[in-house]
Amino acid sequence: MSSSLQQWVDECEALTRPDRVHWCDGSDAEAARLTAEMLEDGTLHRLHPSFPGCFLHRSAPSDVARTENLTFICSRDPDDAGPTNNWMDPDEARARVGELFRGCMRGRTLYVVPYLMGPPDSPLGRVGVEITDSPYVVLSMRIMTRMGQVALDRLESNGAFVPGLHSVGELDPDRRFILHFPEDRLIWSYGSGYGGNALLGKKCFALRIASVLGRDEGWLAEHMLLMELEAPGGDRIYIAGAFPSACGKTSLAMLVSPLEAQGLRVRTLGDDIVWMRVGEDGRLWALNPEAGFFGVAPGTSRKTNPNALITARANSLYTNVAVSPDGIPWWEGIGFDPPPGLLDWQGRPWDGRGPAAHPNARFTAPARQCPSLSPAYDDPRGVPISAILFGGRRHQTVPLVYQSFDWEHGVFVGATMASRTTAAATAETNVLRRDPMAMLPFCGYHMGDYFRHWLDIGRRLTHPPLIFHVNWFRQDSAGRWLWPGYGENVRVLIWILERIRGRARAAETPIGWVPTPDSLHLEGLDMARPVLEELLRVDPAEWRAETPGVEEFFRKIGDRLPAALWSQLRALESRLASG
Ligand code: SAT
Ligand code: MN
Repeated sequence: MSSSLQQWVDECEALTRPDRVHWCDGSDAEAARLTAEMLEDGTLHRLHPSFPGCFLHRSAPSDVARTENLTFICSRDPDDAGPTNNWMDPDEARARVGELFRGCMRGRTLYVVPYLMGPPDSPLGRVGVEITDSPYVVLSMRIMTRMGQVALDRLESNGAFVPGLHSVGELDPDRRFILHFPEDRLIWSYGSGYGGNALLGKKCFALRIASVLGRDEGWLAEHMLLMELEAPGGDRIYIAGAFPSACGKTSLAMLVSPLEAQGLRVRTLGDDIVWMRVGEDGRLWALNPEAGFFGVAPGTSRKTNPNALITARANSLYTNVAVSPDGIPWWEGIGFDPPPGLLDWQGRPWDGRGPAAHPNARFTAPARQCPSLSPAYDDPRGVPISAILFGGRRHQTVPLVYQSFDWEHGVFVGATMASRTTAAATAETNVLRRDPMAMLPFCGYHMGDYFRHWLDIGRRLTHPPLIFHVNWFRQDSAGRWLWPGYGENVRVLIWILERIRGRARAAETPIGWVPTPDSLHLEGLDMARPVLEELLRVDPAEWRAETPGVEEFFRKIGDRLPAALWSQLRALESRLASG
């Protein structure tokens, strides 16, 4: 073991004063022992035998989602965090939150969790080590990452690791801080046991810290799904897609194609994070650094995402779902009626009022159990990307799909995307907010520099992916969904594939290339022509109403915003004026 690792563990032990220190090896025996202890103390609950190896966890009611207002970038210069992040002075952060950590593990076990992000032997793979006092976090990290010996082996050959210190503390939102020290590649998280706040390999390392590593080393860490599209004849392309939390990344990545009989099939590589580098061949290569899925349960059904249900049928954790008296998980939108005697997400008999499952209830499931997992998932080189999708929840204005004119315009499209907020973060939901590249809560540095980094990457790509914007959420004036979504989204992917091949027709509009109504493969889908036209409609007047919000957002980013993006905005405005 590396001496710097031992030294850091010793320091954390001296600070937090645990009763015991346990080094996790990631073995089945270790997981079984932790599970037994948590069943004993009520941290976990058994589920029905038809869910082998699955357990229910109920979090503290005030600890059910990421807390963006308590998440900080502690760069030395506040300007390096930029106007879209919360900033705290690193010395102040160490002093203030160091006080909270002091002695906080008395009576508890300190777990040392070494983990690897990325497939073993991948040049892009990185080691992290999380210290935590939460056995729920240990079991979750065991699903979400390659945890234990495999990470220590990697550390052996290359001593670098990203340290993350985590304590659930008192689970008090007033004593909760998620801190990132980008210069020290260090994470401190105190006071939450939930998902992205506590599984430090995920958003904290693989996005916030990794985005800084990527900036410094010339690669990208992105909030994206990763999927394979197989075309008739066996041709395969790989697509990465950025969507904000709880906007359907998992169901798109696991899509079951209604056109499988025609040879059109989707396979899954990842549902949340990709790391991408410029290959020697001038293409963009991507991999999923995670080993599991932390998916939103509500809305997941046999119809919307059968592969997720199968993936999470064994060896999985369920957090804040409702449950029948005999231990069958239940949530809103699961596709069957609530069983009698249902217990809500807090374990109380459900009175039928309000949601039974928390809207941000989750399953934590191993990727290797996914029936649609791509054989390329574990490839240490990653996969070459042919298309990048940006998307969000837009009820109006934004068509089903459009293609950017080129990479720079595509960066503009990603930089200006917006979405209605969801229950994945504790804040007001269903309000429209700008969420560039779905990275607003996850970029570890100044957003203006981040856009510049995207533009720089594009200049190094001799075969850049095409960039598209998709929107499954458009509504008519009565608030009805215009597009069926889920499996039928494959029809949009087919158009994208055909654009890559230079075959599909498109109409040029002020915002980009939009499918002509007859260029979408809609066979077998009952869609009236006026509905289709409405889905694809680009109304210059509606778009003219969009641009002041973009301008305001660009002004907020300030003088680090690349001039090229201002030019893109002005060019869009002039196209709209004459449109
Ligand atoms: O809680 S997580 O941040 O891991 C999930 C999400 O919001 O995307
Ligand atoms: Mn996410």
